[in-house]
Amino acid sequence: MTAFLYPHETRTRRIVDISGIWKFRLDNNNEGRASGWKDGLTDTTLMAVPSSYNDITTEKALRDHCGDVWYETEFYVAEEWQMRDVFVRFGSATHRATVYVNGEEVVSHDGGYMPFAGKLNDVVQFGEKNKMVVVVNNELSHSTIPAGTIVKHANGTREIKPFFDFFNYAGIHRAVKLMALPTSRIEDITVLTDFDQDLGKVDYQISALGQGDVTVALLDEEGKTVATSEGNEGVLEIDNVKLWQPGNAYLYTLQASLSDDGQLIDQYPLEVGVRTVKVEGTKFLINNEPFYFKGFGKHEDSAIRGRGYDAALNLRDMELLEWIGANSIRTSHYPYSEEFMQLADRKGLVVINETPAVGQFDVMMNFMSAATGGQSQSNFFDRPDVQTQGMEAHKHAIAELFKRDKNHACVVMWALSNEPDTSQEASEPYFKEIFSYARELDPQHRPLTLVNFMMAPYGTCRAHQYVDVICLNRYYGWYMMGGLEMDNAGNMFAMELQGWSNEGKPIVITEYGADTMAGMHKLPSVQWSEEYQCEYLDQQHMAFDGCPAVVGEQMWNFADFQTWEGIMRVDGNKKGAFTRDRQPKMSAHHLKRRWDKIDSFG
Ligand code: BDP
Repeated sequence: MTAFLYPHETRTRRIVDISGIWKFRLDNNNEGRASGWKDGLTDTTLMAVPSSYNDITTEKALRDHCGDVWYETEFYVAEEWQMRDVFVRFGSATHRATVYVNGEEVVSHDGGYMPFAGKLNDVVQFGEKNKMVVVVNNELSHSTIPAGTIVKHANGTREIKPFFDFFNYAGIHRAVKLMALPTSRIEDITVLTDFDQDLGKVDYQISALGQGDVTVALLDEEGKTVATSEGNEGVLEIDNVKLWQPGNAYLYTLQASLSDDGQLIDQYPLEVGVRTVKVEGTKFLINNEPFYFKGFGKHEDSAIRGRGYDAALNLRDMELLEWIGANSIRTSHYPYSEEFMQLADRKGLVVINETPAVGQFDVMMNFMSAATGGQSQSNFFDRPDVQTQGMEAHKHAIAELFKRDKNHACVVMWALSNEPDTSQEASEPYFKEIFSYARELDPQHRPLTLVNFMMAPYGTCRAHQYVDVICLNRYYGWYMMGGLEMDNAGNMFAMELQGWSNEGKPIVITEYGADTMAGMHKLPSVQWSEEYQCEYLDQQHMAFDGCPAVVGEQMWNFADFQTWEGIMRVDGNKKGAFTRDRQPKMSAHHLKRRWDKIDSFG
């Protein structure tokens, strides 16, 4: 659990960021594990941490590598930390990693987007230099989350083929920190929030390790105490509560303290936004008001650092979202950094939080099959490995995501999978189990969804009965009915929406988009031109506006992003409203004009 509380520095906690330039070695022949590289690397180059390693060097062998890479760094552990529990914590390493300190394994973790920590007390020399070696692996299979496969070419090269449409960036993607924590400490906090007119309520539960008594203070944004409580659980009441609202966030700080005989042992601050979320009929209610999602599916993606954490980029994205009149995003197709989620809380950006379950569809590139009207080539959910290890990995990803993000006010819904092939019979028992597992896990019982693929249109999807909100990715006017036929795309979309409306659930369009080369203008429009993207958007919006059950539109994608190379993609996916370097296409201005006129509530 220690890994899941964000590493805030407080009066009782010391945090040292050891990210930077580390030593690096590509394990081309897959020999490192057998040859004892864990004790120390030779023949190294340099690598930035955090960053994807793929786009930094000029080597194809590294960019397209399949298998292990190794990192090494040295760090000091202060002598005065001997009386504490000392950990090394990774924000994430994609997709799996094992960490060795002075030759001893301290932690191993599977899942590329979650934090993990290893305890160092027994393996480090206090007051001395210590050596850390990390092996990171990027392989995919049918039963990994996300899913993909590996093909072996005639010359012996192994190549990863993801079952998804974004580059399989890998490496140490988020910060690496040393944490010196009190041995008795706050281990976990869970909050539930509610309000009744002016009275706000924060229901809290704290689990602590070791000895001590828990006290809690709730502070407002000026740092004034507005409520206090004692004990591991309780309810804090706030008079004249200021709600966390989309676009108008208010964050209280729950200050949890652990003391023994009046002496402070540990202290931890958690930001809390008071808000409620509920689905009622075809409405999605935030603070009891019907909310309309305006925004995008995004990616953590930029030039050079790939999926590596970038504070400046996150802020720029927040600025652009505000400018364009968006109020929400989906963390397609994996959990984003903790810092991004904190920013979303701060800015009042509503988040549909997605697990890394993407590619549960057994074709090389699911979007390509869709484009050609092809059918799934084999039965993904019939595979024994998917039903066993795949299911376990999926549950593990859900459990870790909920643990990490359960308290964020910005999270209003969980997306358990993106575009699984729910036209298959075997997807039904699979998702029955996944949904009943997830329902038990969220203390706030937020709505659950999975994102429906256009190959499982209305009437053929076997899993929508488990969702609270119907989320649809549709490309009428791009992958189907593109070009001249696009004029009728809105009508076709409207017909399908009519069907989905019969389910009596809210509908959010989580993807709709058209590839567009920035700067390419054409009158009359053709596909790939900026004019076409705008005309395409008008067709989609006409369909949404005609369907009362549609409670949101999230265009695909916020910005252009990198994908695997191939004939369908020109240096990446170009469906962005913004370019990869975050400048607007014509469509961004077009969307702004529409979204400025649509209220978040109503
Ligand atoms: C959808 C996927 C998304 C793709 C998009 C596209 O969910 O990851 O990038 O289509 O083809 O199928 O642009």
